[in-house]
Amino acid sequence: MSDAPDPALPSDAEAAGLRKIIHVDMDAFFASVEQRDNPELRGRPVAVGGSSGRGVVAAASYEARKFGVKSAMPSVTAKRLCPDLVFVKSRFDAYREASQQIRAVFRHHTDLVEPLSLDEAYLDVTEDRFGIGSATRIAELIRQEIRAKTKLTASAGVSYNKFLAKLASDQNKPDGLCVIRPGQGAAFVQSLPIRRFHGVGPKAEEKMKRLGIETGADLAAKEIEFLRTNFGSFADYLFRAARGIDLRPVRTHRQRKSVGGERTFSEDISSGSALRETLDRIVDIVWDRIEHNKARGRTVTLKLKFTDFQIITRAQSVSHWVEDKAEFARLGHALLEEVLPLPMPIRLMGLTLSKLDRGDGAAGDSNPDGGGPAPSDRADRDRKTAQLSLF
Ligand code: DCP
Ligand code: MG
Repeated sequence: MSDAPDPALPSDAEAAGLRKIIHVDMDAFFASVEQRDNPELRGRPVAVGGSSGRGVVAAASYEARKFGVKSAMPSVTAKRLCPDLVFVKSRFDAYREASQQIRAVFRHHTDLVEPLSLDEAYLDVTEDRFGIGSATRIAELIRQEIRAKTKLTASAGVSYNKFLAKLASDQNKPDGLCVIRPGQGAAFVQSLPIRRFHGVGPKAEEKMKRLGIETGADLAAKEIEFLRTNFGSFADYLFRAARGIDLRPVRTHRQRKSVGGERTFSEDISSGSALRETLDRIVDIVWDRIEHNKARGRTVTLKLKFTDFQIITRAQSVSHWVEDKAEFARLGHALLEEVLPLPMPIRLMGLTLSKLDRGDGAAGDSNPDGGGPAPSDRADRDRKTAQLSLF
């Protein structure tokens, strides 16, 4: 008798309805690339981004983070917190090259790779290419291979859905690994401060605190109606997340219909000049993705999320492919001017190109307010199963 699994039978993981998901996220990505390529920057607090009056920090090295410097922070604030901070201009070519190297490492293990941005991706390794079987082992191998190929460190989270895997990759950063096994998800999520939930920024945190919600457990104790009243379209996501539930499959590029990106701000934005400046930064990032994926599209959509969590979108379609960055920027700015002045500050801005002529555009940043699964009674996914050893 052979020990090989019978291909006609579902694997153990399939039988239990569980996936094995890894989320990999590079540590202080842009800043680490800069420190790698310029030894003088090593060990020093580094911020990638403009140091000018209205500049914003894109990435902060771990040395800079000790001072409280972080992504999306105005550069003037960062300098105040850390007077020795070294500002470095971004070099997208270098980041893209490292990104290609890590994606090759991912694809070495599975075809089911969903990049979220240059430095992070979800992998479904329920069926991995080499039949290694243990997602934890695969995650360790991937971290080693990334280090060998790029001389950069990555953190990884291993779990049975995307939401949990992403939380896990953040848990032991930098250069860390965390595994959330079947049966542990709800308890893990409920022990967290709500700020750790993807999509809950400073404003949402403040509002939740006013409502007596400080942890995942507090969130899980609230009725869905209560959440809908207070958080609108964000409620269903919160309800599921508080239970560690997420049924979204890992989607490869080919299934995508748009290329976009969005940014949540550490401080709300309302002035016209700050909004225009922010839009320019998003145009830079999104156009880089568009070019990289050789995507061509006809519809530009601007998305704004206000401090009360209402989301508005404004879209404009043209009869030809939007093929240069200047036109993309012009269309985005025209949409922004339409909605100015804003009725209240915003906490998030996004820009997307859709109606693509090919369906393999890059990933936008993950959007927890959108494509998540409907609330469901699948809490039993959280149950303990015989799969424990497989993780
Ligand atoms: N980035 C950006 N603007 C932001 C956030 C991020 O331009 N507001 C860029 C720079 C980051 C890269 O995206 O290096 C990856 O973003 P992450 O959120 O993964 O942050 P880091 O990789 O810098 O740090 P961490 O170790 O926390 O993942
Ligand atoms: Mg990162």
